[in-house]
Amino acid sequence: MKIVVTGPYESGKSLMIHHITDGACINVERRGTTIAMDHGVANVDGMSVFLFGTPGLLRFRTMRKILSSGADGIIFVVDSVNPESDARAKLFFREIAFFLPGVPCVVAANKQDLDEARPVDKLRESMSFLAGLPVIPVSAKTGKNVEGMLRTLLYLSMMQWSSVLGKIAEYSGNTKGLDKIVKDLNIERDRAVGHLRRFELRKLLTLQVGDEQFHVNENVKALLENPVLIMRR
Ligand SMILES: Nc1nc2c(ncn2[C@@H]2O[C@H](COP(=O)(O)OP(=O)(O)OP(=O)(O)O)[C@@H](O)[C@H]2O)c(=O)[nH]1
Ligand SMILES: [Mg+2]
Repeated sequence: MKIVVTGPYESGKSLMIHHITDGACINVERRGTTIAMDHGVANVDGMSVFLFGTPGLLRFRTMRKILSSGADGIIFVVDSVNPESDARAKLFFREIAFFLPGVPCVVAANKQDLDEARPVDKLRESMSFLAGLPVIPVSAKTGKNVEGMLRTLLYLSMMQWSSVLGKIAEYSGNTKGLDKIVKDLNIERDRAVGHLRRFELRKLLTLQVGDEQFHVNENVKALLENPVLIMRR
C-alpha cells in the first residue's frame, strides 16, 4: 500500500516515518526541515507499506501533489501542543482532501508524550475539520499508538478496495484470472489490468507476461481475503 504522511510544518511527519520504518528511511531536508520528501518502506504482517512524507512548508505544494498521487491512505499529522499550528493544519487538510478525494485518512494527534499536549476532544474543538475522522493520540517520539494507528489506516484502505482485493486473492494462479475479474466485477478489461498493475506496484502480486494470469504474494493472501486480520495483533 502507498501511504502519504502529510500535515503542517513541524507536526512530526518525518519522525513518524522514522519510527514506523525503524530508521530505514531517507529524509531530504535542510537544517531539520523537510524540503522534498521522506521515504521508507515498512512491513506489516508481510504487506509492504510504502510511506511518503511531505514537506510542511506551504510553498512546497507541487511536491505534495506529486507525492500524494495514487496514495491508498493518508496519515494526517497534527501538532497536539502548538495551537498556532491549527490554522495551517486546516489549509493542509483542504489541500490533501483536494488531491485525494475519498481516500481513507487517519489523524495522528502527535506529541502526546508532552505534558502540554491537548487531548483529542480539545483538538476537535479547535479544528472542526476533524469531525468524522478517526483522531488517534500518538507520539512519534516514543512510538506510543503509532502501530495501532497505521494498522487502522491499512484496514480502512484495504476495505476501500475489498471487492477488488477479494477477487485478486480468489483468482490468484488461475489461468483465466484476468477474465474472471472482468466478469465478476463487471468492469472493462483495461480497468481490471489497471487494478492488477496498481497492486503489482505495491508488491501484493506478480503479473505474468500478457497480464492474463497473476500470483498473489503468499504472505498477504489471507489479509486480502480478510482485511480485519490486520487489526488482530
Ligand atoms: N516530544 C515530541 N517531539 C516530537 C514528536 N514528533 C516530532 N517531534 C519534534 O518536533 C520537531 C519536528 O519534527 P519533524 O518530524 O521534523 O516534523 P515534520 O512535520 O517532518 O516537519 P517539516 O518537515 O519541517 O514540516 C522535531 O524537533 C521533533 O523531534 C513527538 O511525538 N514528541
Ligand atoms: Mg519533515
